Amino acid sequence: GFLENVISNPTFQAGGATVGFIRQHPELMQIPERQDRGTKMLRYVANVTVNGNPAVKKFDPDRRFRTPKVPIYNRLGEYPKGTKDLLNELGREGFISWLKEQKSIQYTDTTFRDAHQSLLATRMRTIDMLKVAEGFARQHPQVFSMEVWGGATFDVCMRFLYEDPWERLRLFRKAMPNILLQMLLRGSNAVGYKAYPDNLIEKFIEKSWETGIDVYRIFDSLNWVEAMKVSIRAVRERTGALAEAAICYTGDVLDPRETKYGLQYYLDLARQLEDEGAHLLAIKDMAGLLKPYAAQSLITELKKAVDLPIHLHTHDTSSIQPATYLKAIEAGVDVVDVALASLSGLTSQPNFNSVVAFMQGHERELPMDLRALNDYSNYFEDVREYYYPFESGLKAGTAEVYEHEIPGGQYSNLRPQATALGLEDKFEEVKANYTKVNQLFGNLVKVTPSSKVVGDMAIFMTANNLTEKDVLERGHTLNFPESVVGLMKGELGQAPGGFPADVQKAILRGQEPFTDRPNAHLQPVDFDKDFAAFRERFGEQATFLEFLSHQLYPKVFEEFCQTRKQYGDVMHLPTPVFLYGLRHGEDTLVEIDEGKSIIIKLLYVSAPDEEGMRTVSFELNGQTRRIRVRDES
Ligand code: 3PY
Ligand code: ZN
Repeated sequence: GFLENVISNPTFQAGGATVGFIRQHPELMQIPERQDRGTKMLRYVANVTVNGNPAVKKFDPDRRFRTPKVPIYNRLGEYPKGTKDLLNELGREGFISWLKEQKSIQYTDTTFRDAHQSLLATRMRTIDMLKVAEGFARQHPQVFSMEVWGGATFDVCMRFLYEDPWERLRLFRKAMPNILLQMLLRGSNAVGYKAYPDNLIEKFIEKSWETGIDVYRIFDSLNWVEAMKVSIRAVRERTGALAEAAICYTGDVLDPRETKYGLQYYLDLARQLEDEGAHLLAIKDMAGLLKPYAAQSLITELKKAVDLPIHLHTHDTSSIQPATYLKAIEAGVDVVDVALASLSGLTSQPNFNSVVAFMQGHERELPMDLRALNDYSNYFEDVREYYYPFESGLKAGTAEVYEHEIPGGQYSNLRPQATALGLEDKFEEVKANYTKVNQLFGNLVKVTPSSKVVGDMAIFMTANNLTEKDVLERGHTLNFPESVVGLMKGELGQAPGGFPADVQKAILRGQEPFTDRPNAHLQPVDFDKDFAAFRERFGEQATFLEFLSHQLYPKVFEEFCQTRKQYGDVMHLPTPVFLYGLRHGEDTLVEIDEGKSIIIKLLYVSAPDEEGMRTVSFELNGQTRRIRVRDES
């Protein structure tokens, strides 16, 4: 390594090394890559073993995990043909005609994205999915699509998993070449929480398509079609992928008291999205509010209103959504979203395995290998255990969801967000305030990022013991969360019917809201100039995809780079080691490349020295290695 380089350097040997010596000889820093990689990985394991993973707040050091069993499959020969092959063969229009002709119900598997976003705060690491991706694609080629990317997975990858989201997508694409890969795109908010320049959205779509996305589910967090146009057009004009435009469902179409989000509202929205060129229509029921008879009515009417295949997405927070699927299927819905059994239910999607079972013998049955599906579910049952600190704590379905309308993907985050602020015991109040904020803001569609704003405000009110009256009367004295001010200003676009003027006034304190597209106020990205500047800063090896990550999340990306510099690539570490480190005498096998593995064994951790440093001794492939780490505890 570095020391050997220094010692063998002729100037150093001749005694000519001064303070500037190392700076004058950058070649000394060129440490053999492989050894460096091992050292960096050991540094990570040593640090987590001594100080814990910063994202894991509480865990049980005695907890043992079973090794998830990867279902056996035949790796030889070509993949069985699937929907991706069909899209390639038929082209987009042909493919959509094919889909419309299908009598059997089609399934989108959300296990790799929304399921763990909604149950485990998006924490599932790439290797845990990648291990079964190929087998799943080979054994279930009749799946319509795999939802594998977008939503919160993009930033969480970098923020908490120290993984490159683009690399994840590339690996999934390689492992599942025969099935359509789908992502969730927040329209003009891309995979973020704010508006981005139009040309950045377009470039992001282009590059994600090149990396592997086939279906873009595009929504706007206020159902504002104006904000979805750029994305729909970009998918149509810059890619060969399918634009699936979503209407976000809220309220209850069958409730006679519903004045805003009635049937007509959704039918109008659907027609507008069809006019904008959507290939498919999604009903995005992010909180799981679409009851069975409402689904029957909505889908029956949508089928008459538009000529697009309809894709239904829901969360089973109430635990009655399988009934919604049955009604939807009988009303002619084309595709439904499901998650493998062990990652389904509650705030996640309905249970794939059980839906397949209840459809057996139905005239719209799509025959699936249920036993194999169960094997994959068993695999994820064991994987899920690794992530127990991220479970939301929800134990059973709840009818409270019709009250607070919290999206499934937000529920698993809101509790830790409240806990972090010392409001753990006030979670009931946070939920009650969520309902109140929604009313105060004029009854909004609540989905990322608008739902995040309502959540921020609910937490703000809870933490400061505020009522709606306080907000209206004392607004000018309150320091509202930035996201709340942004929403009222129009930074997330316009809500149906607008925001209530009195609330807007109280929160904006004289700032003028705008009423056009927030993106119109943003400077377009100068790709040539900005990418050059990015490379100047992050090095010549920095890629354009990394540049896009940086454009979307500058701070998150910079921190990710720091971590990667320090620890190298940690994505290959087994999850228990990544999250909890190693115990004395424990070893782990790390497959760093296909067919190339190292064995790391923890020998002992010394007591801290006067400087607060501990020495962690390992065996790396049988050789003793020592790493010094600061004890931060
Ligand atoms: C996301 O935007 O991440 C969602 O899952 C919204 O439902
Ligand atoms: Zn969802």
